[in-house]
Amino acid sequence: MGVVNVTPDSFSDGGVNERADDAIASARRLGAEGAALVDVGGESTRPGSEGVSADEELRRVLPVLEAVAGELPVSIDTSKAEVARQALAAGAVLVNDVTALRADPDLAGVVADAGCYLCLMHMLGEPRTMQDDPRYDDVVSEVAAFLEERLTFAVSAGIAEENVCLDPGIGFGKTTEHNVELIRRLDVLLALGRPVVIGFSRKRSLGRLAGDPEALTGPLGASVAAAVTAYERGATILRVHDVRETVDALAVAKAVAG
Ligand code: HH2
Repeated sequence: MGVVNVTPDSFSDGGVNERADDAIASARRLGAEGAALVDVGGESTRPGSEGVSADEELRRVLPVLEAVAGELPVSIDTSKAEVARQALAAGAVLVNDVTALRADPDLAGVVADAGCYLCLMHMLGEPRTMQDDPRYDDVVSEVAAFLEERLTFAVSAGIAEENVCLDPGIGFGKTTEHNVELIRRLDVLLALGRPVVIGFSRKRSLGRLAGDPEALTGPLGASVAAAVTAYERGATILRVHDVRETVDALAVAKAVAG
């Protein structure tokens, strides 16, 4: 899953794809580099971020979806029912909701009616405050319990279970240690029986693991390593900014795995 943030303020590619033409070119490039899916978002959820209105989100993402959804599979990174509805009408095949259907009571119905794919992600708190001292007794079992509950909720709202994938939400209310432990014990999340999505690409924990305690993003080599280690532990969808390098690395990991 390649990332295209049509935003001025995303933590790693903010501003790069703010203009629709640039975002469209990026989406096409990521597809050509081997992304099976391109995730288009119009609202940053980086630590400390404030939300944007549905109108503004639509203004950002719709021209991009309209241009590329007929050429390659596209997902919409949104928590808003109206944005999802219009994105699906423009051809998006998956709704990627970082709030796991908790923010907008109408989103579950939109997904159920469309019969599209859905990604449910774990987040502790909200983007504005989520990195203020996040605590868990056992991060892996708490994230698993949350995702299981949200999956049950989605199915009760009429969403087909086989259309749902689950994401522990790397960096969303988690310390570096929490993020690493979620990858290390990915088997606990896989036991929920749904494909697991991991989005570790460029996140600040990777910069910290690579030796910079003040890092705000993670370097390319660390992002690729995170994708490979998640793949080796059973992750199915890797949400990344650097598609070509990740695809190359995964080809080697796949060959070794046999
Ligand atoms: N991470 C981000 C946004 N959406 N969706 C899923 N399913 N999993 C993730 O890990 C995830 C996500 C944050 O990264 P990015 O889109 O690059 O930045 P921003 O939120 O600042 O736009």
